[in-house]
Amino acid sequence: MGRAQRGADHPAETRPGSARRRPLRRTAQLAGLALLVVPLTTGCSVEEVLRFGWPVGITPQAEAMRELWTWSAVAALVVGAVTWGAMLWAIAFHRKRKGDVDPPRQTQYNLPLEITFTVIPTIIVAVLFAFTVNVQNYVDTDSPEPDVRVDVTAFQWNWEFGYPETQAPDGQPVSTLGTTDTIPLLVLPTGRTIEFTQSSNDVIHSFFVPEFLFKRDVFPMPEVNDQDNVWQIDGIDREGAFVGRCAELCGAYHSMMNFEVRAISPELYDQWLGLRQQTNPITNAPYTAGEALEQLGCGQLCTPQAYTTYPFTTDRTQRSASLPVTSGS
Ligand SMILES: [Cu+2]
Repeated sequence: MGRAQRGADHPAETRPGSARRRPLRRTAQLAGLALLVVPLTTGCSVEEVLRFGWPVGITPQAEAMRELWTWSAVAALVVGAVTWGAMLWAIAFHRKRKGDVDPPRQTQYNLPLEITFTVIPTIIVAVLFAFTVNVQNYVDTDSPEPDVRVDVTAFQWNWEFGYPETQAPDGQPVSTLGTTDTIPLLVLPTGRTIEFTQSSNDVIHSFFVPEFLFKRDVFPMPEVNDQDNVWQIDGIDREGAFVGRCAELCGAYHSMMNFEVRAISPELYDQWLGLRQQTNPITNAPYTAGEALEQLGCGQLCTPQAYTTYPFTTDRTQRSASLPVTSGS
């Protein structure tokens, strides 16, 4: 007896359901087991899984955004699981089987069902919108009296960080200028509110510290361009060195436009800022960001990690990413 005939002997309606459902149940059990075992065996913690690929944030704003991301992703997965389940259920149990003359019962134009399927997504979108607005308002809120103010100036292809409420030995506010040889160090205190005021000297750049879980475009002439170029963080939660980047394609050496955030305790930060307003007796010039940091003597935290952007050069006339080769080298 051929396969087709055997199928015809046992029409779909009379087949015992348990025999067909068993492989499905087994697949579901295996998938559930994999969901449990894979994170455990790869060393992922629940907290890490729930971040869905985001880095660990270091500001209260970052934490608020991470929570929004986590629960939005969980809600999306729940909706996905229900949708995939409904699709598989329809495919598995309501398909046209061999020997069937008519297609399965059609249920389109079911008004109550259509209304339900319109109302539920509308509610989901409204809830996501409300939570998003809430977090966005928090991230955009600026306190009138931040503890620290920093000016961020972007240019092709580097950064300058100024501390407007200070005075260096030359009478100008303390500033840290990234050059061909030195990655700019943005030294900041932990546990204090910080306000950033951004501006670009040429094209649009973007200030991005992955651990802040935040970036803001750096516009030339922000007032003329009607851009909100001031933003704040409630504080940095922990000490450390964090890479910062330009996140807006801004020209040939955009990818090299990195900086480094060094978060140190408020006490060390005050000492650092004090030093920057003095002359380094060894060089007879104002302390640079790196020199002042090393002077604090707090071990690895006070040792600049990234000294140079080699082979990147910010000399626009050179038209090459390599440093000039001097005779004899
Ligand atoms: Cu840039």
